[in-house]
Amino acid sequence: LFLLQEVFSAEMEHTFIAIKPDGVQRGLEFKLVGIKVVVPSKDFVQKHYHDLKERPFFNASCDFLSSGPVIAMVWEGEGVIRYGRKLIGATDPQKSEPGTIRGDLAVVVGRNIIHGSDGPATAKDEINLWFKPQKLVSYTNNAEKWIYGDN
Ligand code: IDP
Ligand code: MG
Repeated sequence: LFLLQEVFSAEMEHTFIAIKPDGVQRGLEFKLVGIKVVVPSKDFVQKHYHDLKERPFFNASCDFLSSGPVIAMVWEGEGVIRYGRKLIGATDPQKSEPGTIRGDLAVVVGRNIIHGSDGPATAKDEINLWFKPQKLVSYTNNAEKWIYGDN
């Protein structure tokens, strides 16, 4: 909160951008149901990475993830966990395929740009950690019947 007040008290220009309902409805394949910008605390990211607490890079990963603003999102759709991981690429950008986010945009494993849940259980835990349920939006995308079929 302190950080945000600092930013907003400065003579810096801001704009409000919103994707309107037609833009949301025309989204392809997957549905964005939650998004926020947050600077997570070290304590918070230790919970996020709790599975890795025995690994040598745990502390460095926690320091890094809590070092600045994170754009946190929840996406919805059939196969979205696996598809998300595929789009993101391998953990080590050196081993990520071209065309993946990490493969194209990152170089080292400790600065690999983007996180994605690795399975249904972690997705559930991570969504619960990062978002209060009432901050997620449930809506029908008009294209769903064309994406998934009627039955
Ligand atoms: P993931 O992000 O692809 O799911 P995880 O094994 O869950 O990979 O590791 C979490 C994060 O910890 C990675 O995204 C990366 O930033 C960091 N990390 C993983 N392995 C190493 C490593 O061997 N050295 C340094 N950092 C690592
Ligand atoms: Mg992981």
